[in-house]
Amino acid sequence: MRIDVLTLFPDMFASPLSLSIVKRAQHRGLVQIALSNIRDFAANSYKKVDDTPYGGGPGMVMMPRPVLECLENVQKQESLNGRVILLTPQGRKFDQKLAKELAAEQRIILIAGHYEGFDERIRIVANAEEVSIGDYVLSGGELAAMVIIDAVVRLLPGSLGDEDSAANDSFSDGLLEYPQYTRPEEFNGLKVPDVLLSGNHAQIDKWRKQQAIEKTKANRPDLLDDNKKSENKI
Ligand code: 6GU
Repeated sequence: MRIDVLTLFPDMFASPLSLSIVKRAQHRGLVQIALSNIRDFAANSYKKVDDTPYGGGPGMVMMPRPVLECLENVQKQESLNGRVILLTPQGRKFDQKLAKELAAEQRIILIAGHYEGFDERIRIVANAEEVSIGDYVLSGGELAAMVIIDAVVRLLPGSLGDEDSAANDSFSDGLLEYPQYTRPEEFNGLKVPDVLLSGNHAQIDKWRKQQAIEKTKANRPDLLDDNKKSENKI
């Protein structure tokens, strides 16, 4: 898979891309991540990439030409144009389902904006989808791009050490993950639940499922409602 990121701040990506699972996935050749600086495509001598909004209002808007020329430049580097995603709080909300969808693509292109947003013609000309990572406003799309890269890359086959660990993740079955314990058996007077030491895998599975439901009820009751609506599972 190839992931392109178009950004005004490529330096922000250095550390997250060079650590842990994402680093290993690149070394294993599962994903190639290419950063492009939108400012390299600013025409004017002072490298302007934003301007005031027509109709007035606060802030600045990303100009269409530098972004679209940067996009054209990365698209021509490969035969496949890729799925183009504009990172904006106005987008479809990113979730595990979309992460899986993107992990199945051969190429995605993430465009991180700054200022008040993108000139609408960028979306239209690039035929881009808009994606948001949640209901809050970040100062730019870079952190959102990193979130998406991390969530997608760990789903690529061969990316994780234990192939089961993505299947067991929270959300993969519509529930939050059950509580986990490791050594020691007793810590600060708190004991690991007996069932986990029992060796009885049927009982352990049952306990974990029950705990997952309890955790979801307490922290994310909306997920249980979604489950009921979509699958009548619980
Ligand atoms: Cl994708 N961008 C920005 N600027 N803010 C956000 C976001 C994206 N997702 C949530 N908030």
